[in-house]
Amino acid sequence: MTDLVQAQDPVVMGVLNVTPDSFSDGGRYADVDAAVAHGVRLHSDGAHLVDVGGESTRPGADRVDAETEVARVLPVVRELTAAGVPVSIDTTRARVAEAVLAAGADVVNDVSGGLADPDMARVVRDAGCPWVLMHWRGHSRRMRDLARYTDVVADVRAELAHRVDDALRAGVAADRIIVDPGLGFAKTAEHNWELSARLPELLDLGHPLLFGASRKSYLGRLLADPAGQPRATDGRAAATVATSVLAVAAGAWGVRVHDVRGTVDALAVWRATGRPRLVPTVPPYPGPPDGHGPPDGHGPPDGHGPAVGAATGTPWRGAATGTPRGGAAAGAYPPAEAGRAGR
Ligand code: PMM
Repeated sequence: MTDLVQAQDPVVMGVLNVTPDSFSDGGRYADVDAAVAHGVRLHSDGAHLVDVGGESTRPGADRVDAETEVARVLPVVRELTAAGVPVSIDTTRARVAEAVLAAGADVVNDVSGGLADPDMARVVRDAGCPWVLMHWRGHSRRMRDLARYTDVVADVRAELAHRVDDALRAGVAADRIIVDPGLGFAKTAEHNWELSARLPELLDLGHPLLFGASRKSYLGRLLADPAGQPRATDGRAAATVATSVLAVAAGAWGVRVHDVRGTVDALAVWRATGRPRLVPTVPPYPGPPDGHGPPDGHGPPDGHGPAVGAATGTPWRGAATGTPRGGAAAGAYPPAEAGRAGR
């Protein structure tokens, strides 16, 4: 596989949860054939990676044991890799990662950022594979209680920097590390919006950044009906596409999404218009959206929030020149040089 970590084009990771209880697609792909068929479809829709997960991380979810997790993911990964589909494994367990890497997976996507299993760094180092270190504070059962921050962006940045330092100390190469703010993991809706609006502060870590907003409940709250009822998961596709494109335009390396086709199409539009980047200096964050959609006439972003640049009237940067990836974080790549930038 070409080196996705150094990719100039935004990387699209398609979500394939082979679990009975994930919040969005739980139960749909619990059967191996259905899971493999869906993974192949995600790839043909344009996913650069299909992210296979065997344990739900939805808030409040119970854990499964490692045997169950391996039994869920391994047959699916074997078939997908045999079909030429690049796979990442969404797991916090070294044992699971090791088994699935041996079956041909390319990337480890660890929502615990290496915290859940002290052996994960060794497995990743020995495999030499890319490792997504997501910001995490604890397993699903506890995460709601852990959503307390002084400044969510500064705190997430500092905690991610620790995760990166630990990985480097364990011998993982700097250019294998991808960071992820972990939207929805020990985060309120307000935290998610603030992280989305201030991504350049996380890009400053000097590592490619993965952004995973797809169908998450804060989007359901944003699109709530006039009675305040959140929009159901299958009605959050357009909002997911919008926030994913904004993230890429702000400098994200990749996005993790359920609806690959729509995201790939939207990113093709972004690319065709010259890969415009949002201005790197974000105006002061005006506060979270009010949680209601257009019916009340005050639907966010309302000229504010994540539509970075609105305040200056110059939302795009680099449109004429086709500014290469990194825009805001230009000079921060390759990560090997900048792994400790700004810390
Ligand atoms: N979100 C979920 C699961 N895995 N991995 C990364 N790197 N980033 C995320 O934001 C993330 C993740 C939860 O969503 P799902 O239940 O739809 O998979």
